[in-house]
Amino acid sequence: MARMLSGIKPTGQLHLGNYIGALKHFVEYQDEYDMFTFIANLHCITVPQDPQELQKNLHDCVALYLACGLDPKRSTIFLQTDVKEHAQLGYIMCCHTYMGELNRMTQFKDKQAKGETNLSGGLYTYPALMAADILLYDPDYVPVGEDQKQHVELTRDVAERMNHRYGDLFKVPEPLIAKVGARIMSLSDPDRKMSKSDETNKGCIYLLDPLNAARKKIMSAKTDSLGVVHYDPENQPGISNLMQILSSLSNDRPFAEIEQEFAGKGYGDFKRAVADAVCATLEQIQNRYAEICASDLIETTLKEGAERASVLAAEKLSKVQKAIGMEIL
Ligand code: ATP
Ligand code: LTN
Repeated sequence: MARMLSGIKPTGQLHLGNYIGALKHFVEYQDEYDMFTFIANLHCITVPQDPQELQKNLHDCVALYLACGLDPKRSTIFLQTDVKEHAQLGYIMCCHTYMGELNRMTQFKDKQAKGETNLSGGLYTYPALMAADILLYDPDYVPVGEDQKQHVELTRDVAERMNHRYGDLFKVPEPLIAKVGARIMSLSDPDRKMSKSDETNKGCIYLLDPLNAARKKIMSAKTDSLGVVHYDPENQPGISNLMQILSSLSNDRPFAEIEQEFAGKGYGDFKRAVADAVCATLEQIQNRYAEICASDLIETTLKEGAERASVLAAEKLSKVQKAIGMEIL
């Protein structure tokens, strides 16, 4: 069975874009792949965090992943800091990554270009740690958003460099970029992606939003004056975004079928159907979330996940250190 690995960096509350673009796919992948999912808490602290808020986000992230259907029996789910090898191989990776390569990473460059000050050394070397996260487990595929593709490519370059220098150490993984639903847009500004950094809070539906608040956000979503439910992201970005949401929450229903159902009807009817689909999904997730929070599933999942992951990670780190000549045998 091919292996897949993904890391999640919960620096905020999970939203519908995260669900449709990432989470939903991870749940589907666990049937086909040996799936590894970890909570990247080392990556979280590359930018300043409020300790209480971070702790809550980490907890909610695990609970929501489980509530959405990630199954600890079929997937290995763990916290990055519970497997100490991440930090140690991360340092080794850092020593095999050139500053020129890190300087080219757009995520860091963008923050610098925006004039953000006091950027940390951890943020700069983040891609080397991400390479370690991946290479510890020899995955075949790494599902990521478009923004992370460059980091997976760097991972491939460093893996090839070290394989060439020290012998066969790592499997060279492929990034896997989802095509459909990869970019759910903001409800209030459909030219921008739905994001937790949405200041108005109107464009983003959080998975833990009260149902009436979520419904309100859909009903007041920005549309257009054309009055036809038609998939055309260029000229009708708001309607097309709502169609994407409806389609992916109803078993990838074809757009043509949705267009047919709402032919001759107003946007109000269409939005109600989208709101019903969103609320049904949220209700199911929130009920399961409440059950999970009242149980010990989070603790047992993370404990078992870390045990399973540690076996592979320890073996890989030792192989790498031996090959480099760092161990006294
Ligand atoms: P944000 O702008 O909310 O901070 P992000 O991309 O930094 O977004 P992450 O928590 O890093 O958010 O994302 C987790 C996963 O969710 C990634 O795979 C990312 O590509 C995906 N994702 C995030 N926002 C969207 C969106 N609007 N539509 C589809 N997928 C998304
Ligand atoms: N950089 C990613 C999170 C992340 C990750 C990983 C993803 C950290 N390590 C390893 C895939 C594989 C992000 O910002 N979303």
